[in-house]
Amino acid sequence: AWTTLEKTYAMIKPDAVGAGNAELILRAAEDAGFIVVKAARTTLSRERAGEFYAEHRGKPFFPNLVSFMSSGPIVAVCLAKTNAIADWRALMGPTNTLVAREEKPKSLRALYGTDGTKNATHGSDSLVSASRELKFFFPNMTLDPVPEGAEAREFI
Ligand code: DGI
Repeated sequence: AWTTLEKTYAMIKPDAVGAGNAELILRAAEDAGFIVVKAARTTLSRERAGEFYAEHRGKPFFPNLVSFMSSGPIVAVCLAKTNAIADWRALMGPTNTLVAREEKPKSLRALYGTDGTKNATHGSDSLVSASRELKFFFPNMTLDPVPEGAEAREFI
């Protein structure tokens, strides 16, 4: 049976990739019921990092954010699940790792992040941003339904 599962864009940021935690984070996603549709290791230039976070251009933390996001490899991920967007953000926990450690100590940002900028993971915050962000990293990806029970781990 084919069913339409919601897709979200998730990203394992340079701190977590550099610490060797990418596989652990992907496994945590699978254990929480997400299908890892795609996972691609890549490195963002400063320009691409700035484009990805364009909504934050001009904010005081923007230069640090761009430096961090282009400081080493990331893993770009497409996750699929019912309610993927909200559920992935819940699994990540609060934006600031220090807050996550207080409020949600088992969340991914609590476990694998460092501080307010280096927070291990990203997740789209809406259907519109999921679509934009998936296209940003996977321009050829169709947003077609994913088969129920799929175990596709397509590394590109
Ligand atoms: O969607 P989120 O990643 O949870 O949060 P966001 O879209 O508001 O911000 C994107 C990233 O920018 C976030 O993961 C870390 C960084 N950031 C956001 N707000 C602050 C910040 N970094 C610092 N240092 N201070 C902030 O207030």
